[in-house]
Amino acid sequence: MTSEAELYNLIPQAPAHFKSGFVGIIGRPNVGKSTLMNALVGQKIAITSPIAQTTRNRLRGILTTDEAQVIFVDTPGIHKPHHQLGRVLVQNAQIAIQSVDSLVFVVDASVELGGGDRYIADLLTKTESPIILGLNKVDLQRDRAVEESYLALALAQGWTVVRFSALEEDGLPELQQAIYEKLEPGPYYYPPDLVTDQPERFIMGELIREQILRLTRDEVPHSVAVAIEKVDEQETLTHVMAVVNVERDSQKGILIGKKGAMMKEIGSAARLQIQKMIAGKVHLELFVRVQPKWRQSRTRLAELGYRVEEE
Ligand SMILES: Nc1nc2c(ncn2[C@@H]2O[C@H](COP(=O)(O)OP(=O)(O)OP(=O)(O)O)[C@@H](O)[C@H]2O)c(=O)[nH]1
Ligand SMILES: [Mg+2]
Repeated sequence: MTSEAELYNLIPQAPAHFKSGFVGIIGRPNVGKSTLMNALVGQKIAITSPIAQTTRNRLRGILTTDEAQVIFVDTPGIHKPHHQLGRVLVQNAQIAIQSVDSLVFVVDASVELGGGDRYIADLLTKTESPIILGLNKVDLQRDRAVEESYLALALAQGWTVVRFSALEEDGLPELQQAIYEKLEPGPYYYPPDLVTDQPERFIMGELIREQILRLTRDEVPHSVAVAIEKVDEQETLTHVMAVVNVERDSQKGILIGKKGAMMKEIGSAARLQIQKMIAGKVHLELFVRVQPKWRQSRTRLAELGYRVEEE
């Protein structure tokens, strides 16, 4: 573990021409914000899934080149919240809008502009920061005419527009160029080789949650919170103990599966992902615990790592 003081020593003096800044990635759930951040940074920092509301925390992904350091801030999708967890997520996304230097507003450009996008567009009128409208998922477009509604909005608001496919990593150099053009001269905020500000433990929990999103359906994915209880690094093996919190006994049953089959599948898939991240062998132990209504309780939310963030 690197302490904050040690981290500070790893931060070099920026040359005179150096540019840097915080770039928020915002948009409706499921438009591809996390996929985009991972592609831009070149490493998997945020988990992704076809299920809306995958991202629950503000996550930073750092891209450092000789000329610039960009800190991308991936945010939970902005939507109409139905419970306390949803409210916290949306509030954090809104805080992110106010606390960054510029924004990439990501939309799914394979479908028409909708009410959810307009709601976000309205929020954006309150910020002075430069905005790039990111037309994502262009690989899925059947008719380019769907873009017209977005182009009209961008024109009215004076936003720059870039089209790309985050999944196929197509059009991203153009987006990077547009982002660099909006950066101001600034220092290194993080050591040049750091790709995220998230501790390994947090990402381990997320990699487990990603497999649960992938393998279970219905209410289970939204009712799951993973807590890493112990990480014991030995010479040849890292022992990880995690607790998967759910809200109901029935969800616990689904997660465990017939004779523990589901838990086994989640565990071995997550173990492989964690091994990739830490580049070492992992022994993963998973437990399931029922925590009724954790998504509605402020205290439980905070215990599980979901709180309104300050900036
Ligand atoms: N075809 C296609 N699919 C994409 C593209 N970008 C993302 N996706 C898919 O869209 C789904 C959602 O992607 P995420 O990156 O998790 O979306 P998000 O905006 O971070 O979602 P939340 O965290 O829930 O707000 C995943 O299944 C991705 O693989 C793209 O450019 N093309
Ligand atoms: Mg996401």
